[in-house]
Amino acid sequence: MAYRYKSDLSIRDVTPESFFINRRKLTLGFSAMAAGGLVGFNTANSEEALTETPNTLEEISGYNNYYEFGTGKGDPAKYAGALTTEPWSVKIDGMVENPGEYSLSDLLKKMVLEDRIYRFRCVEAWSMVIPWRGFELADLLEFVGVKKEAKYVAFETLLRPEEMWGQKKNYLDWPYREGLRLDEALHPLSIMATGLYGKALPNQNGAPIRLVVPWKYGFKSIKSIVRITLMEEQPRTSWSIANPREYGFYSNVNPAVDHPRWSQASERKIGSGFVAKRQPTLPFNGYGKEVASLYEGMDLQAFY
Ligand SMILES: Nc1nc2c(c(=O)[nH]1)N[C@H]1C(S)=C(S)[C@@H](COP(=O)(O)O)O[C@H]1N2
Ligand SMILES: [Mo]
Repeated sequence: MAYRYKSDLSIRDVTPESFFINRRKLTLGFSAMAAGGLVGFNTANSEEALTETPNTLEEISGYNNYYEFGTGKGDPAKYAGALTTEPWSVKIDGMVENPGEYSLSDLLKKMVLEDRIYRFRCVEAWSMVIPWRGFELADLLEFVGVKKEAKYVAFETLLRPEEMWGQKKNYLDWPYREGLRLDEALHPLSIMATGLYGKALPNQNGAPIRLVVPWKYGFKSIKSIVRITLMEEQPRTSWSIANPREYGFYSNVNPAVDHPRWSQASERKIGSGFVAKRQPTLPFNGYGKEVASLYEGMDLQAFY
């Protein structure tokens, strides 16, 4: 909650697309789906992140990873339109007080009424700066009630090969699965995103609801979520099943840990005609001040 930016936006928060800021009062009482651009920006980002201009909608929705629709960066924009995203529900089960199948539109209405929807801007861990709309995963977990035995949160993407042709190929173990340790999931920077640039999420970005974990590599941010399970054991994740040596459970952005096949010491922001200079990768993607304490005493070379 400490990261919410409420009404007093400063000049550096004003971006070309920010004209819809502060319509929260107007949208309260309307349906959740109409809750277009809401509330202020997240202030958790590093100074550097805050001074960066968001990527354009064309960049954000034209260059994606979403293997259910193919492995090319342009494939999701081409094929994700086939996905039916309404109605949508998320099954929440495992070690929770109130397990069940939650309708997304009901959930969103509740979040709007409780004033838990907000806008935030963050640098995604594959060098996109994205103005998301959503709510904190912690708020959802508070709502369903986490039992004290729970230590991890597992997430699953929809399995629907009729609409997601990539699921007919076996380059990943479907459905796409991800996981977080409970304290990571409860951190206010772990977000359930339902929109960007004040509009509903484009399908290729993970409509109607996806996770955003800005201090981890992009693949942790699982799209089109249909199931969230609270567990005692560390969940298995699609990428670490595919290649455990290359993809660990934590996957915190860490310039000191090289991927076996490439250096992660520098990165290039997506866009800018792809001529942007490579810049040094920041530990935890620039969010070290906020999240490094979660990993105190852990060997992050071993727990990569
Ligand atoms: N279900 C699912 N979620 C996914 C992926 C995927 O292939 N399937 N790709 C991941 C990867 S590798 C990245 S980099 C981000 C990309 O998110 P974006 O396209 O919204 O930028 O989504 C992540 N979430
Ligand atoms: Mo990625």
